[in-house]
Amino acid sequence: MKRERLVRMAFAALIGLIMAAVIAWMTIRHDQRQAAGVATNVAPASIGGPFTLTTHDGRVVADTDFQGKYRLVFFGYTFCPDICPTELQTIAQAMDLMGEGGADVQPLFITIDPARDTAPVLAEYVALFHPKVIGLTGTAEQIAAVAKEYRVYYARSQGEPDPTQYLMDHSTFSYLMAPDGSFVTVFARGTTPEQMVEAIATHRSRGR
Ligand SMILES: [Cu+2]
Repeated sequence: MKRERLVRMAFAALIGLIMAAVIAWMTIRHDQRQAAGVATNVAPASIGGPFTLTTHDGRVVADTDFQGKYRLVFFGYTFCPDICPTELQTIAQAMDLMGEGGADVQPLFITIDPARDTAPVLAEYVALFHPKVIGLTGTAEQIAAVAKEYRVYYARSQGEPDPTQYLMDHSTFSYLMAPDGSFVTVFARGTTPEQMVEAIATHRSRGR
């Protein structure tokens, strides 16, 4: 009887130890991942860069045409069923919150689906969100180049043979670039308009 109880207690202790070890391991892994996330934010200088693209109203523009303006940059595509509309809505709300104070903030929507997102298609789409949003498209090569600069991943989703109906897989970060074109910060999906406004205000208060 006594021995049985001892065995049970030892067993319970062992389970406890294993659980503690698992929790410790999970915590360490979580911290490592966070550290990795921080590390990618520590090397921001290499995010962004020069580009030549076509606006939704057919003008050829370069990154330098937005010199002197904050840029809220989002990569997506007009056929996107959920994420892109949500993120563009967030950017539009941030613009509304800033009002006149956002006169020097330029939202840019860069398509990662240039095959379907021609300038007229983009024009119709961006108008749904905010009059200040500029849609940008280009050749497959131009889009690949700018996506690479911003570390944006995108790929046509497999399994949809219809060339008008396919979906795109793509990363869903929004980028805040400073008036000199340098990288300020990246917003993960789910960032609120208030947080975007705050990030711009914080950068302003530090002086350019
Ligand atoms: Cu999308």
